[in-house]
Amino acid sequence: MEKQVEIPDILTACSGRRIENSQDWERFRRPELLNLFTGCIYGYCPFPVPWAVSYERIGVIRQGSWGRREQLVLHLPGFSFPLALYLPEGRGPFKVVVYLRLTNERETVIPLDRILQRGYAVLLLWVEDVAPDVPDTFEKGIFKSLSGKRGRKDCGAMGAWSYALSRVMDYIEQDERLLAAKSVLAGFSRGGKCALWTAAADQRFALCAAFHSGCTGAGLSRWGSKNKETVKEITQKFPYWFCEAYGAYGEKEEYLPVDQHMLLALIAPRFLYLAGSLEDPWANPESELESAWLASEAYALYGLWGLKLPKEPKEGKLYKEGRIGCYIHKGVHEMTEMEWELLLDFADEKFLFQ
Ligand code: GTR
Repeated sequence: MEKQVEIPDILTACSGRRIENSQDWERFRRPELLNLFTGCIYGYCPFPVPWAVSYERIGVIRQGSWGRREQLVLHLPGFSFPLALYLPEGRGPFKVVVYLRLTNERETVIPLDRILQRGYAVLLLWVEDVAPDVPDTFEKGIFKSLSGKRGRKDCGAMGAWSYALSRVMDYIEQDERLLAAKSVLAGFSRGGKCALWTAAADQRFALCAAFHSGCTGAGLSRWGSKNKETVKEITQKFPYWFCEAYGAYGEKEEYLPVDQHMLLALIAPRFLYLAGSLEDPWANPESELESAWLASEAYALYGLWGLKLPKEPKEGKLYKEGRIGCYIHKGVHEMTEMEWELLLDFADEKFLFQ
């Protein structure tokens, strides 16, 4: 495995100054990186951020042995979207998993009853309800609420999903049955990319879990490996996910002022969980580990371990010693029930003393 070009240093600010402590990280480097990711990749959020999201509960259904489902609608300035809340038995307050459902859910399983049995509430939202995952129609969702046209620097569909996830956190903060301090934001593949960007920008999420997130997720853009998705490929196939500027970096990754380890670093010192598979080269799994390893430098600023792995990590074993947990799944591009169990094992352990 060869690195194509040098990977930019997390702790060297644009001014050239070295970041030595968590205060300077938070004051200077964190906002600087956030701006760079916004301007070059994910785009600015053009939607008004409500000071408090309002919501309606439009239905409650008891669900067999495991609890109940509440159907909610979140109201934002000029736009509303549905949200399903599943609550375990008991009074709570509950730890909560937020999951962004994709259009094509064939590869994912959401074992709702198991998650609830393990004491977690679940909030599900669907990309189609916010911005359809289709180039010609993605602007039919929340983008319709904009008064003018979407600008060149504005986000695409991924930024819109991410905006919606932050509004879900606004809701969590208002529902006394849910614990924001024990919240898990999880996503698979494109949903994993979106979860990472959301948790990087919105520090209220306590744990971010990205399954097989790959290119423009946890995978390094500058990492050379066979059959991986590149910036050129992703921006040609899915230009509407990002801001327009990102397309220019296809085959010019060396000009990007950031790489994806910096996105992971923006989640520090909160918990991060990554899962990938060696049989899923398109998602560039080796580079995800390298990315997490490099991001650990930001955790070290807080005196914390990021990723803690043996020299030769094994497939099928959960590594959960540090603040960054990881699991190398045996299998293809899919998210299985077992991967959920392992994520919750990690979350249970990390939330125990929160
Ligand atoms: C692929 C895309 C990946 C990943 C995946 C998915 O077509 O190239 O970046 O997002 O879709 O979301 O399933």
